[in-house]
Amino acid sequence: MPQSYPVNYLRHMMELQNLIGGEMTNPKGGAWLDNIEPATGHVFSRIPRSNAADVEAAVQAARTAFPAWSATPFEERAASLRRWGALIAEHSEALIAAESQDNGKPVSLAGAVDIPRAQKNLEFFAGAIEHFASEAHIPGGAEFIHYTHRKPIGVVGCISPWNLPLYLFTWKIAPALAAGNCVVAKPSEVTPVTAWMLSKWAAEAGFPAGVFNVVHGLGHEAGQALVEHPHVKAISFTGGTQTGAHIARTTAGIFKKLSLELGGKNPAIVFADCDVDKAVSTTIRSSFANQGQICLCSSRILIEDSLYDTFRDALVAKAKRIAPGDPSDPNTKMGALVSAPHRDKVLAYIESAKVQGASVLCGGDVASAPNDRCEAGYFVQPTILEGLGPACSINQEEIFGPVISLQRFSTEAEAIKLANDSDYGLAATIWTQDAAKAHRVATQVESGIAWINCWLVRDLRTPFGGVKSSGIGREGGFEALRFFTEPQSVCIPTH
Ligand code: TXE
Repeated sequence: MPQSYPVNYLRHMMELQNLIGGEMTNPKGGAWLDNIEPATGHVFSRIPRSNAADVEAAVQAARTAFPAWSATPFEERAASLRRWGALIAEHSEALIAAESQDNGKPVSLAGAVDIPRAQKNLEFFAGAIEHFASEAHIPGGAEFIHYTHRKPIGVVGCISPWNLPLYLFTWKIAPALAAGNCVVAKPSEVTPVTAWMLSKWAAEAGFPAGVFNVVHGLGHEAGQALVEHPHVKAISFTGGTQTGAHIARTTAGIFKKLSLELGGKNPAIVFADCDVDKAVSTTIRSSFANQGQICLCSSRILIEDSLYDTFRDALVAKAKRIAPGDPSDPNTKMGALVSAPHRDKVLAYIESAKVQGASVLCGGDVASAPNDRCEAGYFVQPTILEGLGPACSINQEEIFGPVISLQRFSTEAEAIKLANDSDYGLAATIWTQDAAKAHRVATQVESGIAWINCWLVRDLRTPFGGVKSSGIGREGGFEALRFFTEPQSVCIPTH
């Protein structure tokens, strides 16, 4: 371990624990996993390598807690979520540091986005459950009333990824708990620390024992046991498309409710009539924020012929000014990739691009360590490629790193065709000052989300998710509350 630590980073080797039935517990099998700080390559904590027995205990605790929790007035459930949100605010400095240390993201990003948004998720779903309503249908003559009774499902599993750890963890558990379910959550084994911190405050927030449980461990062990468990009635999953497909296959015969938020290969469509400065600076952000490790990041930049050279040169000039830095430094804008295997995967894509004939306009390699502390960290330069056709793997497969590929188009129809030439369909960005064209293109692009002249602007009430290989179902607002409830149609005569 390095001798000097950034302020607020964990200084002593921490041992994380599961939260099962209100108790912080060690893994039943006695096995642990090393947790590595991506900026240094050093092990800084250990997490439970939980197995099916831990999952079983968590599911049983959740089942026991369910009757009382589902009967708890929604105001009380909302109050617990709000208290939890307040605890996030109270501990925000520690959470920001932990998220940065665990994930490799800059403290500036964790402080501006991840941790405030985690707090917001809890508060938002506290409010959402207070406004959630179901339908009543009263046919002419009013002889019968049909109404929809939305009940909590029971025990639900929430499986979250490493790129926005606490942000996406709370995005799932908040609507599940608000709707009256009991949760068994499995955070990513790559970034478990902030979920563990939150789990320690569950009782203080007011959640009775067993309502909220966290089981740490590997996907194919703890995650698989959760997905397979017959008493887990729904799974909300965010992660890779292959894992999502595996979960869908595993649960197909047991008819579990599934929400799958998977990968993306998102196009940014840049028309010649756009506000170039704004399009360039936002595309830099949409390409390289969080080291390109956001499912919503742009990765295929489609540029109209007549603007191509100007836009490319401006983009490259800006990208060259981004130097990956120590994530703990408040001035750092780009940090480390999340793990050595992930860095190697991203580098392999860059090498393959070179073999396939790409011109590397900037980056294209590991980045030098910003300081001695980070000598063994997983840093990659922001990389811009051009010259690859739409069918090549770089333009088809999710790289999930700071790598983008530029392509040209000459007509609106060609832009739409290129944008849709993908198995994925999560988010598209469209740059034009022609409102009618923006609308035409947005509605023809096959994606769950279309941003016009902006990126990553979120209103938590809107549906969030993708089409094609980007997933099934929608999160956000009432969509999430609908997912986490079972609608029952009730019919009653009026006389
Ligand atoms: O994700 P995994 P990985 C993409 C990105 C990345 C690729 C693989 O392209 O390179 O996915 O990343 C749990 N049953 N995204 O391998 O494995 C796992 O423990 C149940 C996009 O890290 O899908 C973790 O908690 N759970 C993405 C979670 O699934 C299982 C964010 C996600 O991990 C499991 C992250 C199993 N059999 C990666 N196997 C996005 N959509 O934002 C794994 N898990």
